[in-house]
Amino acid sequence: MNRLEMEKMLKKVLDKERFTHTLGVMYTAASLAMAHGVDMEKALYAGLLHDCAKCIPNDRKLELCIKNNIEVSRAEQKSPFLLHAKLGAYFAKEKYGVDDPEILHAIRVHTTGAPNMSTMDKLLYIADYIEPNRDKAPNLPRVRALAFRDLDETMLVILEDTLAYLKESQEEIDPLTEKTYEYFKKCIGHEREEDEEDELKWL
Ligand code: DGI
Ligand code: FE
Ligand code: FE
Repeated sequence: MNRLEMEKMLKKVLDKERFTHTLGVMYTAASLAMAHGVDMEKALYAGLLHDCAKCIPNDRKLELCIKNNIEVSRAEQKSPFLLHAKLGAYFAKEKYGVDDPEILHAIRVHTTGAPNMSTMDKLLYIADYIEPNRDKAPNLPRVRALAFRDLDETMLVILEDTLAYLKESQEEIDPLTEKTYEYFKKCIGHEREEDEEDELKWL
């Protein structure tokens, strides 16, 4: 299936708002790919398909995962909307014929993130958060500008804000979201230490 055919199919299975968001994520992911030197075509596909399983009722999401041997965590059992990421990767492969592992993995982890995310994974996660139709998250102008400079710093800011929001609204937090936050905190701590060491060399 080519990109245009996928777009047609998505227009049928997504509601209007989700379809608009999808196009926003697709072009934002492509822009970030240009800025960070990764494969733009892959970013377009990842953005286009990332929410392809979003508009399925939650009980059906659970059913489909069980039927297709997709593992369901405790957090996903309690908040089945989270499953649209794993199910989305499954549909991308089975219904839309994508078999590129980089695209499929980015879709799979686009909601919680994951430790050791690839550049493509980060790029999709961030594009999902900053695409132009989004307007609810705090600090959007700052996060949008940062996204074109530093993906790791951007991940940390988004995860911090997301965890604060989830705690405030007493949502079930998937351990993977927490682990991802810890991973970027550590990773940026190391980067900063290295920067300081480099600066010291010049003194
Ligand atoms: O599908 P989208 O709305 O475009 O975006 P998404 O797949 O990133 O989902 C965003 C929502 O997911 C946002 O409200 C924060 C929420 N989320 C992220 N991590 C967790 C989570 N929700 C719960 N309950 N637990 C998590 O660990
Ligand atoms: Fe999503
Ligand atoms: Fe999305």
